[in-house]
Amino acid sequence: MRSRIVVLISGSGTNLQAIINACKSENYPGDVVGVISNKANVYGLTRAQEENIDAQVLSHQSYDSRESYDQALIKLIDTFKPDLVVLAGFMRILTPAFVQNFNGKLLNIHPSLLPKYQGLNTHQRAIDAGDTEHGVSVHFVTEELDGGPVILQAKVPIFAGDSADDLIARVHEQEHRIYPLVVKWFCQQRLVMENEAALFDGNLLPASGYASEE
Ligand code: NHR
Ligand code: GAR
Repeated sequence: MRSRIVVLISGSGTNLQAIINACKSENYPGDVVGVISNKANVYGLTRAQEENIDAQVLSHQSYDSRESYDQALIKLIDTFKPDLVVLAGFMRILTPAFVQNFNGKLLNIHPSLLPKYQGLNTHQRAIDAGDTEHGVSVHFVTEELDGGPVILQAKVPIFAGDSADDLIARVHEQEHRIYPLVVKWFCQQRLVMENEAALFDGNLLPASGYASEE
């Protein structure tokens, strides 16, 4: 059975595109059945429409609290009957009620080597700190912002003179490689979250995720 994937976005959707492309490859175990953006007119919505995927906008500006927005978001997501909900550049912090509703079925990609640089503006922060490496983490979403168990990381070097944009581009290339892979593992049921830990083929993953040195 192919898994039903809903992707939440707020922007250009290059990670969404990478997952859509992967779904078209032979024997990939899932399909993106719906895309939801909290922002209107973002390019990720166009990408979905061009692939004939149902694309919806649910603007947080129409709601007077995070709780009421998240309840509406749960309702909309449920109409797609997803097996997996993927955050791909989704820029809204989710309430505990939302996270509990999709517990164990929520993935995020975060542009840092977690637990370093939780939150926003990660690339500039890594440069400003004088770091020589940076990267990206795919993790299960828990109530703690960017604090859920890491599944897979990819590292990139930071070169002298790099701008944040140079680094963003270098990290993006890795994002597009690792996110479809982790989504595939989830759809194959090789990946589960138990007691806020990530298990891969029944094995507890280390804090930095699977094969982080490769
Ligand atoms: N929600 C929970 N509960 N747990 C996580 O791990 C989450 C989450 C929601 C989003 C993505 C995350 C990231 O990868 C994510 C992980 C937005 C913000 C933020 O501060 C922080 C982290 C992430 C996403 N958002 C502002 C807010 O007030 C709005 C910023 C904006 O609109 O530009 O929600 O980094
Ligand atoms: C990605 O780089 C992702 O890691 C990051 O936003 C970008 C979305 O790009 N996520 C966050 O910063 C979450 N706070 P995309 O729209 O092209 O996939």
